[in-house]
Amino acid sequence: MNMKKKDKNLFSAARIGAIEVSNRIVMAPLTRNRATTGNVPQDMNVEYYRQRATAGLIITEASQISPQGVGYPATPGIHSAEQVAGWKKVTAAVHKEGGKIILQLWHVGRISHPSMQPNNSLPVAPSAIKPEGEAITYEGMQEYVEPHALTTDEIGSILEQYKVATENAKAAGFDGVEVHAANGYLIDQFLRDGTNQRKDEYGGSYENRYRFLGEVLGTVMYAWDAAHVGVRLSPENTFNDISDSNPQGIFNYVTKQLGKLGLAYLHVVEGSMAGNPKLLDYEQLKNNFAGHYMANLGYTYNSAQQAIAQGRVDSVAFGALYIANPDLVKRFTLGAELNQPNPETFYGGDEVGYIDYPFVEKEAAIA
Ligand code: 8OZ
Repeated sequence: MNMKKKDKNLFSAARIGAIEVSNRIVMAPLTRNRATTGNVPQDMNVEYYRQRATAGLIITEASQISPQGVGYPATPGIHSAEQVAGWKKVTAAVHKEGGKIILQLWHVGRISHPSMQPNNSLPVAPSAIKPEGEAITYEGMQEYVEPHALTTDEIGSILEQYKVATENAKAAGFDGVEVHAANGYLIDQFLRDGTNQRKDEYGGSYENRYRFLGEVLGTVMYAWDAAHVGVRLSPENTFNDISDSNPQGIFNYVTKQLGKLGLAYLHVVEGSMAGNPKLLDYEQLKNNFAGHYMANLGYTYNSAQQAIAQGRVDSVAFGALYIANPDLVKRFTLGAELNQPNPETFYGGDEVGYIDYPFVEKEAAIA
């Protein structure tokens, strides 16, 4: 029997690539729409992340690599000097508390609206296919539009944006970056055949649909080494009107390719946020990748402990639980009751429902 594997639990330290973490409880990336003018992180964002610094690792909310990557109001970016300065305060606060924090690099692709794009341009995507549904804009909900299909040259300029954004993240004091290749945004739009109907080298075969992600990682790893870079995938999520004819097929291919790169970790949204039954074999994806596997979606303390004990996952990212429980690690340690998150204050607003969730008192937990 492999005792070492069995002995691991949520509270065991780990090395995630170059990042030493004191436990395997990860704060999942969470969009909260509370950046200030210019999509700059502000003081309440500093406090929010500081409060959660006992997580083994914090992954920031998705952050735009460029003005074109924007798809929602008040989400932070990592492309301007002001944004870098704002993030520096966040990383300093988390590091002062002994925590680790990495930035999630984001380009929304077609999940945007001209009113949020530079010069009111069309959002961009692999193919000119309009998403079903409506964008959340500064002027309220507005129907998505048919995006502009990227030319090869334009793809090249997005790769450059990823490089600069990674350099900015490094300058802002992050411990690494996560490439957001999940949830129906630009990279996922290239991976899946519901949104990628290109006839060139970026469309068609698995190899071609993976090409954009492979190139993004090439430029990100040029700016920072692979041991500081993770990737997030969501193989069967339908969020943002995305689909694929053979998710197990494409994501087996993708995870095998990612496994060759020496990345810090693979982060997988297991299942669908819409609650559809889980159909994919995630163990195959983990085995294909063969490095640190971080699982997310719907885990509880018990299911996370079990998955780690079985060696099925290496760490677990908690989303909703981290919104409501800044001291989740302590609550798990004590077996304390958990605060319930309030969905009304998830997206946008002020400090309420953001930095005012109570911390547990040790006495209260035992009583
Ligand atoms: C919820 C609302 C807006 C954006 C994701 C960045 O799903 C998001 C997101 C989630 O990855």
